[in-house]
Amino acid sequence: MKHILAASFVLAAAVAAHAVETKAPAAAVREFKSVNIEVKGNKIWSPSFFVVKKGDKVKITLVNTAPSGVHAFAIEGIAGTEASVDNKEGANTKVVEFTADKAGIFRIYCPMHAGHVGGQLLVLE
Ligand SMILES: [Cu+2]
Repeated sequence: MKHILAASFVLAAAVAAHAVETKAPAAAVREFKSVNIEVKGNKIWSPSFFVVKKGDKVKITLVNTAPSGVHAFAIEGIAGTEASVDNKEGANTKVVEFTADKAGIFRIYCPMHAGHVGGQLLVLE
């Protein structure tokens, strides 16, 4: 009888654990770091291509090491993603956070310089 009770308890625990697993997963937090570098006059946020899933919370830490000065970052069509980042040591970091609430391909660019090499954010359905 003890064995049956123990087995029943284990089974109930397994069912309960399974019930927890089948709940909708909490939104993932995707964290990235992108550094602005300069190669022969080309300013580049590196990496400049990010892949997330719809519903994810996204956090991108931007560090500007380009000697040419302040550069900016923005993701077209997603509010709250624009930041200008100074290149002064100790003050050259900004964090952009947003929720990827729509799927698609979004252009990443520097709003200050049209020639700044751009990138893309891919939000999967
Ligand atoms: Cu720029």
